[in-house]
Amino acid sequence: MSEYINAVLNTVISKNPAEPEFHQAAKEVLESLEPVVERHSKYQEAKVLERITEPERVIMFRVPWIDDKGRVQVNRGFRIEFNSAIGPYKGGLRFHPSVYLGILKFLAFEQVFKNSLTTLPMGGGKGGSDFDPKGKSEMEVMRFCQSFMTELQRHIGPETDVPAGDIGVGGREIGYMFGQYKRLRNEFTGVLTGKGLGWGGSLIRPEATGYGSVYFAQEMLKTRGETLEGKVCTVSGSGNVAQYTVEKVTQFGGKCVTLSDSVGSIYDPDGIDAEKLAFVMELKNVKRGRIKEYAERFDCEYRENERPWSVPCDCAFPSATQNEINLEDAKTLLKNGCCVVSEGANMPSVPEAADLFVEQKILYGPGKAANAGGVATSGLEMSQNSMRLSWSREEVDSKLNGIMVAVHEQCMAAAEEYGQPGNYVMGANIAGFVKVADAMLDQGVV
Ligand code: NDP
Ligand code: 2IT
Repeated sequence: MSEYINAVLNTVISKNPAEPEFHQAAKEVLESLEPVVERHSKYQEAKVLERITEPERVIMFRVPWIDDKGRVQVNRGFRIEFNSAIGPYKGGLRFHPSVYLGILKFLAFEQVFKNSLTTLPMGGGKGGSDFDPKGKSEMEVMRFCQSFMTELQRHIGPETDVPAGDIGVGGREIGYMFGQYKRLRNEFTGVLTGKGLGWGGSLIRPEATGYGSVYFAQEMLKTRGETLEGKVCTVSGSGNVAQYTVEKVTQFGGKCVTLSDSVGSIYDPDGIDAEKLAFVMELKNVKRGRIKEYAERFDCEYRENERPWSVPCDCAFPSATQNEINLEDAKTLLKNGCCVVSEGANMPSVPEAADLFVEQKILYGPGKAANAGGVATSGLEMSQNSMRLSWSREEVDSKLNGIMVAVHEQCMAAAEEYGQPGNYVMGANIAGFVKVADAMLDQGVV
């Protein structure tokens, strides 16, 4: 690592103590940028790396609410407005007990580069709360969302900052938050994406992240003259991204054999077909049950507290959470012949695992490229809201596919330009960076 990059990284670490996930994300990006700052001194002269690692604004607030027993509960809410050089802040909201500043800073930082890769004009942001939706009643979730939006509304807007879903935030939560925003501001506007179809939502937005991650895998496979047809695939998670990953892999002739949640995984060697996937969607999205019930219903193996990575596969689609593939998992995947990893989740591979994938030259699509389809389709929802019209399913899906092809091309071109052909990590970081950094230079010291 060069002296300059090392100095910037050390500053990030000392200015943001006890935020290991943010340090991890910053280190990966900064390392990739070394040849770029070497070739173009303008970035160092204008302190672009120092600026791009500092959020433009961090908002942290109290979220008080009343539970079903009439007791007062208190959570913490956040919105990180990281970078608005190329558009309004854009990024999801995560509701999970593990949420704290460091997780959201890593996610918002990744979002800056991801959104840049989508080709659409969106800055980067992320937010959420340590609220745990698990085990809460419908009314408790609604009261929490209303209280959360009561504060957040003053910081966001369709031209300022446009939140969406992430872990623990789906259509239900977006609905409650949209209702509260509209009531407080007396405005019907595209302030959130992932809205219901009848009130400003876009077709394909629910499917977009999973579909996009599969489209990205197809693009990577294409470079080696292959397709997903006949490939055995492992998928982790069983939420929004995992579900639509399974749907698209199956449509492309592949076979998904695993799903998981935070307490275990299922292994179904026969494959998760459309009928079984419908069961999963009902189980997770309506009944809000555990994936274990899949194993009971379809008489297959349930592995308590295990992740899916020991199951032999051609392609892996990590779609649950950060750091869910450790070095041992990565070695196991490679030993079993896995040649594609397309990250539906954000930063699911620990740095040592990611380094190994790059070193072994498998087709490794990092999250900020492979899962960009979700936020890209949010961008398409914003366009439709602004135009006050809605595109057909086919139209949105074909735009999503075109964007994933473009994300892939940009990664390939940047990796090639800096002498590391096929290195999608470097390619994604460089291509994402250059557009934002040049916009920052154009806009002066802000
Ligand atoms: P959901 O809340 O719909 O599903 C999350 C899934 O991951 C659940 O199966 C959940 O299990 C599991 N999970 C969550 N936290 C953990 C954990 N700490 N350990 C093990 N399993 C865990 O979220 P999404 O599907 O929307 O998000 C999944 C990933 O994709 C996240 O990394 C998110 O940032 C990323 N992503 C999402 C996008 C979107 O549009 N939704 C866009 C781009 C990326 P359990 O039910 O037990 O908690
Ligand atoms: O990580 C992500 O890109 C998301 N959770 C989606 C963000 C969005 O604004 O749609």
